[in-house]
Amino acid sequence: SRLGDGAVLVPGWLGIEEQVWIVGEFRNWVAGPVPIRAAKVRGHEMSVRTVCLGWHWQPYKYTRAATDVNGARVLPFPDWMVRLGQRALRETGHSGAEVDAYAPDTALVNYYDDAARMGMHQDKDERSLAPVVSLSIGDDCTFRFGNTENRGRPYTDVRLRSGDLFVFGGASRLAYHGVTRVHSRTAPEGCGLTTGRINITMRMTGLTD
Ligand code: MD5
Ligand code: FE
Repeated sequence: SRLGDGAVLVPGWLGIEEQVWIVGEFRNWVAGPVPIRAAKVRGHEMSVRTVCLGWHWQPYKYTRAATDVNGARVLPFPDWMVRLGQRALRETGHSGAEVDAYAPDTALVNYYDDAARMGMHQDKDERSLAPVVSLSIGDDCTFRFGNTENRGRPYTDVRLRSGDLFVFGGASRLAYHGVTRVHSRTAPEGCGLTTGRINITMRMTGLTD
């Protein structure tokens, strides 16, 4: 369903087996060269914890090495995730040319515990305005989808559930957005996560080494 110009939500896009498999991969990423961490924004730790693939995000730039954590190079961006991102675009009505050109090279994998939130912000650290593909697993959250002008109204609150796909292209790519709350213990049994929420966002940085 379309929530705005270029914003498409597909509830239950990932099957439960895919969710379980991705949670297994998440456990590998967390145990990888760069530990999952709360990024510091203007001196304050975020409540969300993040591990990255391909390029390491630190406010407000992407680097290959996690110079704000332990200096290690992040894990490579997996080929299966490129294909998954292309499938996400194809199934949300993007043209064949856009699908073929879609080469996500970074994923921010966010873990939200019960108390985590994400304040209203725009994703502006990428040089490419290619769509962002967002996948949710685990507990539900309330996602606030705003406007491109400011953090305030108008916005729409949407409940995101385990397995949901959300694609942000077109004008919505630069919309303000955030997560106002996580709904404790709402994850479906058997999704692979017993507490908290994982969100994977694939992006194109527009960077070359
Ligand atoms: C999350 N993560 O649920 C969200 C999903 C982040 C972040 O916001 O920056 O890590 S990404 C949602 C997104 C991306 C690009 C545009 C819009 C939303 N939007 O226009 O609403 O952890
Ligand atoms: Fe964001």
